[in-house]
Amino acid sequence: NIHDELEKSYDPRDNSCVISITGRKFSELSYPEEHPREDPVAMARRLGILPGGQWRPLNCHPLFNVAIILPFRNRHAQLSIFMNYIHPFLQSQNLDYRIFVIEQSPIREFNRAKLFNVGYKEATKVNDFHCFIFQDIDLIPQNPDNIYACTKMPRHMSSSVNTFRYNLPYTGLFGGAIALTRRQFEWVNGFSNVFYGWGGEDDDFYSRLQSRGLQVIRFGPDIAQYYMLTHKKEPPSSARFERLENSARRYDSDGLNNLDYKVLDHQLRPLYSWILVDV
Ligand code: NGS
Repeated sequence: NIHDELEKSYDPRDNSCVISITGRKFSELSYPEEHPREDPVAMARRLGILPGGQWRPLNCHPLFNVAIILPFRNRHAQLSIFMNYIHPFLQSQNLDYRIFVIEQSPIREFNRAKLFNVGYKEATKVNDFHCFIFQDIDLIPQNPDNIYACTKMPRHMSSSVNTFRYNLPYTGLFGGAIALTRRQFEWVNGFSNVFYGWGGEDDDFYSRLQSRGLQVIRFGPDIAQYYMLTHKKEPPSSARFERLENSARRYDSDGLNNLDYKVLDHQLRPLYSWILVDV
């Protein structure tokens, strides 16, 4: 039961928003790539989104307070498809949310995990968010019951992706889209900062959770369905296995507590908060 799993950010009261689990069966999306895209300013105005990509329902008290953290570099077309889709999706769930895009400057290999740590740190400066969704922009959630809020245990949200024929490739997969409360994320010292290049950082994070006794949960495969936008695959980093081998030695010293980065620029854009960083 999804309702029992959810960890509310606020106590329910009179006029709390209803979280409706529709039980709607997954239906294949028509390709999101082909959806018409709206001008961001027009879209923000139409949907009542505040500068920096902030929204909350006005006719009821939201139960969930969520920061959505998106690491980014170079994929502008995908970012616009994602924004076009995700705002109406999140609004249908009556969340109090804000979207952060953390862009890495061009000088080093991409470091997805470190960008998540940066997004977490920067988001906590803006608001006292209770719940964090860390996710890739190429993943489009297909089922409105896949609620973008936290659960009592860390949740792997994207366990059923079209590119894997909607199967989970391995039990320890914790990539794609995940949800953790602030407290859960702090408890494991965030992500490792050392995974430059593709692969392994999510496996490392999974073992962090395990080492701290946090069991991962997943909603059913009909709910956790995502459509992955197509792109060229990155070549995997050759250093990733070596880093994974000694990851346990770094849990306490490598993560939120030694995070070092430089904000180069930031803007409140119509559909998201944009932060450019050197990591
Ligand atoms: C594993 C990677 C993970 C990655 C997963 C799925 O092999 O980082 O594949 O990748 N681990 C290592 O490389 C050690 S996917 O097929 O979605 O591109 O998330």
